[in-house]
Amino acid sequence: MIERFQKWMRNKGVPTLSDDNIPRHIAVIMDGNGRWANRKGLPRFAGHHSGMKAVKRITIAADAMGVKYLTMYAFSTENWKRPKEEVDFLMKLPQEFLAIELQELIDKNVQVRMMGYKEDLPEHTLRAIEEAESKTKNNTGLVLNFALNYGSRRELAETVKEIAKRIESGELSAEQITEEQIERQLLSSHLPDPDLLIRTSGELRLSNFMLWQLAYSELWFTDVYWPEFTEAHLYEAIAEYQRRTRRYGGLS
Ligand code: V0D
Repeated sequence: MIERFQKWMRNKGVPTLSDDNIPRHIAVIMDGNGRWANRKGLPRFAGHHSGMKAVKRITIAADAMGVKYLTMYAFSTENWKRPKEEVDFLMKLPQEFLAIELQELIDKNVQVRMMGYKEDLPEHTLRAIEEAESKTKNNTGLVLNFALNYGSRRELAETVKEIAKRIESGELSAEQITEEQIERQLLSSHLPDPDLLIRTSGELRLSNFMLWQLAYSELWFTDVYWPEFTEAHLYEAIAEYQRRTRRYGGLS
């Protein structure tokens, strides 16, 4: 399946991808939607809308390249501070995205998941997401995981709280707190750690995204705004991942 990407990339000076070292889990901070719109003299919502098209494009490409888990940072716990009209607009995007794309995702055996605090979401947003989760829960292909109302420090605070409660109740002793115990409480307990983090639009920060889970991940940054991020950029990121993680003759 990767051949068609290789054919396409070879004449652009990017090395050929090897099939045996595709990152299993890619996490993406989809930054630059507002900036893209500004630059084009369009309203911010046009940027978000265009960013949604990129989500579709990159999901299909990542699946075709053999990625198994794709986490997309769609809305942070900080994003509630944006103007109400913008938040209201953003909260309609999951429904709109799924109305257009869910059938194709089902046909492609994709499993849709959400990672974040569901209790704060508007009813209409939650309903659309839970319908997609439920219709795709038995799918065995790419896991498309939307980080939505997600924040890493909140996740860690909730994890500590949960473990403290278990200690209070006598179910657990302090001695039994291990990394595995903590990981079981994280919102990402259904995922392996990301192998590769991609952040678009030139910012070189983690911005409270998967701080625990990214401990050993390769980080890849690009100046490209998210709405302009294409299959070719994804290919380039994976090629760089393979270059960095290359194993030489038997040295593991
Ligand atoms: C705006 C760029 C897809 C980032 C992408 C609620 C900002 C487009 C979804 C989506 C957003 C979420 C869950 C789901 C299906 C689709 C989405 C939000 C923002 C925030 F099950 N794009 N998208 N959600 N943007």
